[in-house]
Amino acid sequence: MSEEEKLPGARPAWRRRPLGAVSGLLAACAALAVAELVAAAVRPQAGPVVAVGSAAVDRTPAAVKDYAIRHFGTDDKLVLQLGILATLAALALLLGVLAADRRRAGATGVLLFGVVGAWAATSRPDSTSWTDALPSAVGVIAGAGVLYVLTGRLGPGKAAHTPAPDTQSRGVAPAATGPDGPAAVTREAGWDRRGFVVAATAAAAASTAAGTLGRVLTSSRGRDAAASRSTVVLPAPASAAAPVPKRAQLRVPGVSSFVTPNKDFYRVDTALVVPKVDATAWRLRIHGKGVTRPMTVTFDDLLRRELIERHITLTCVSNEVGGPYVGNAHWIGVRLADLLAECGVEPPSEGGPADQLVARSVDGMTIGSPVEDVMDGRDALLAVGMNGEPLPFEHGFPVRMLVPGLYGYVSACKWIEDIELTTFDSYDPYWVKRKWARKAPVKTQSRIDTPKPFARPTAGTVMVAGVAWAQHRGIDKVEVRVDDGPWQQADLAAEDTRDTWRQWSFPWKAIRGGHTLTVRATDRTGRIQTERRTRTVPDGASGRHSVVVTVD
Ligand SMILES: Nc1nc2c(c(=O)[nH]1)N[C@H]1C(S)=C(S)[C@@H](COP(=O)(O)O)O[C@H]1N2
Ligand SMILES: [Mo]
Repeated sequence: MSEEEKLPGARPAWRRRPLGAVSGLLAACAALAVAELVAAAVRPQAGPVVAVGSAAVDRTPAAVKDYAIRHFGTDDKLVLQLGILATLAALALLLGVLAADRRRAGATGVLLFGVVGAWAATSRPDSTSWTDALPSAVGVIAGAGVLYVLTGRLGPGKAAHTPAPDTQSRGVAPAATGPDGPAAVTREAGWDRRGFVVAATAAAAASTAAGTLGRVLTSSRGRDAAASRSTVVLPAPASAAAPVPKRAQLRVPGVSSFVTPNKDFYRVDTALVVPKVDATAWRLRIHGKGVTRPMTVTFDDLLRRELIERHITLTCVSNEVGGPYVGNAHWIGVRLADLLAECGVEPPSEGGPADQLVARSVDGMTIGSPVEDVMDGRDALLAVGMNGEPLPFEHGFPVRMLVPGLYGYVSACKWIEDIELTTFDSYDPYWVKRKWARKAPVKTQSRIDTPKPFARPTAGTVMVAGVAWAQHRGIDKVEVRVDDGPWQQADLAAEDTRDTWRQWSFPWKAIRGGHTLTVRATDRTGRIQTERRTRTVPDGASGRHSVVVTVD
């Protein structure tokens, strides 16, 4: 055993490096905790994990995003954040090991993460201030400090290389020697085990405290928004929707509920943190080309206007054939066309100069819709209510847009705060920049809800049922095919409106064996749902939904 190894201040590499790794992890925890604390004060979305995650979301190629939505569904955001944390942890371990040998390099490495985090936070479209860089910047300074202090004493320090000979020969515990003796030198050079444990525990405790405080502050910010939501009283609509016909909802077990409860309504957006907007501070600005009377409205202004209630089925362009990203709700809101007309907007068909309406959300999303569609008489809404309550935060509180017949990414801006009239030639919104189509009416689609894929029904009459949608055109026919047999007409449930989906059922005389059930719908323009399969990119999946079952 070399002399160096006997000294606590001069641990051999195999003991030093694991402690370095632990120090690295603790430094990362400290950095993140402090960053969250600062983010709570600055802006929750400016925290490094969310900022880097959001920057990653923005830069994710459409195909990967498609894959993520397909495989992780609404959990895609959780998966992304866990991925970022795992990556950070791995890098922190490596940096810690590096720092065990090269203290300065380690601490400097930590600072580099701050640059990445600060850049991600300030380059977000919803970032309006340099202060968004603060969480990452202050966080890494804390992290670098922790790493510097913890690894600084893992040795080999200068003193450790020149130990006092008598300390060695007598084997005296460092603490037993006087403060001016050799042990003082040794202690300066390295932590003893207890010292390290104490320092590491202190760092961990301080990080936990900072992180917890950050959480508390962030949630208290959300409390204003929650309070503003809980005091909203939705006025009765001046124009109520006709009640859903009783026979619109089939009583077939397994078929989707005709109205999708809010808690079950699919959610697709890029927000890693759900924006919590205080309705009392909310404003919507309408401006741009051909807007002769620009307008800024408050939430109360909207509630005082004539409200309409409408049943509208919303679909995501990322929905695969047979997929779950479609839902039907009762919405209450203001007719967007009226508001636009008050601002002096005219549709292109009447000579208006703007053909694209770009909605912007508080989180920097941009969504472009054709002005012509919004003003052609359909019930395009600035919605404030969903199924009898104020919009849930996840679905856009306080106000979102909806245009029947268009996929969500070209019509349904949540947390909306700005409407700009412009042209398709002069501006590409968020998804269009990412290779999705500029215009995207919903494609006629149908889905088999029951039986489920690979179900094993018993021979006899099996109820096949599901939903079909072609918003703003309406569904006129649904047919089912068993294996390669003829198309047979399904029974259509009553239609609510042409903007909602329609249920269908088909009593199938099922005989033993494996079978493939396929469905197709015909919309009111007479067009049969195509069998040509396309991917979701660029303007929505097409093709027909099939389910394979085994009849016992
Ligand atoms: N601010 C914002 N609005 C948004 C989105 C978004 O990412 N951010 N996603 C759009 C998409 S792609 C769809 S399909 C609908 C989904 O609305 P939902 O989550 O309420 O079902 O919201 C739209 N509005
Ligand atoms: Mo979507």
